[in-house]
Amino acid sequence: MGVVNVTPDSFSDGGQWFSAEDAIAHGLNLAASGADIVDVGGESTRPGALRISEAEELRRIGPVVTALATAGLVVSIDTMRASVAERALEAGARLVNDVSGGLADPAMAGLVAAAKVPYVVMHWRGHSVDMQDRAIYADVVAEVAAELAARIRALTAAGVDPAQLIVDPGLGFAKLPAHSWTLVGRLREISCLPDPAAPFPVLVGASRKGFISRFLAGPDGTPRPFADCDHATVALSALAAAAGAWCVRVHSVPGNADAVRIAARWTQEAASASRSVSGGERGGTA
Ligand code: PMM
Repeated sequence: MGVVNVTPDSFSDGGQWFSAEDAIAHGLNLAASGADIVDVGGESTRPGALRISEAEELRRIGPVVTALATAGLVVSIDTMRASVAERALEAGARLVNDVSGGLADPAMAGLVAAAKVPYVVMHWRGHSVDMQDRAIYADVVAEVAAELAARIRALTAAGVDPAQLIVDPGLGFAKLPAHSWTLVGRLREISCLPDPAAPFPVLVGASRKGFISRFLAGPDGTPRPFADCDHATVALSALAAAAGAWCVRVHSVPGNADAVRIAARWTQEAASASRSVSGGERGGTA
């Protein structure tokens, strides 16, 4: 999944694709470099960001979703607002990516249930303006899993088919760097939520996030600039895919597209090796 942030102030690439023309060209370029999905968002969720109006969000994403969907791309709409998701679906988007997992807008569950499209439910504890104050966990994996499972119960109670759901640990959202690292290291526990419909497909949004740039800080402690974190993102994409992730959401596609293909090949070989070992053992005992 390639990211098209139609924002002046996003975390990692704010402002680069703020005009509709630039955003459309960028989306086409992401698809040409191997993205299966392009994720169009109009509202920045960087820590501390203030909300924009619905009208402004629609103004930003409308022409971009229409143009990319018309060009035949699989477009995902990154929004917390049901009204924006609805307009994007009407314009041809095929997936809704909601960083609030339905918490920000009570109308989202009904919209997604009626539209029957895939829906990304991210772990979220509140709006960006003060979300980092909520990064308090005794056991981050258990709490994120329990809170995602609670969202899934609420969404399915509102009529969403569990088969529509994709879950996301929400790296960097109400998470300190240590929390994000623990979650990426234990991704399988996120797909195997305590829910009868588990395992769920998992989406991982690690690309250019602060926990990577801080880990790669220079000797004086200066975090690595976001745009120089793409090699590290590729490494994390390979590891996430090998750990079973369904999708990685990234800002630069080519290295990550290679990484997920390599991980799939690796996983196939590892699975066939373990089948032949267990087959051999069975043969030995027969
Ligand atoms: N991160 C951002 C925006 N949208 N959506 C999902 N599902 N998961 C994420 O981790 C996620 C997201 C913020 O990243 P950006 O502003 O750098 O693109």
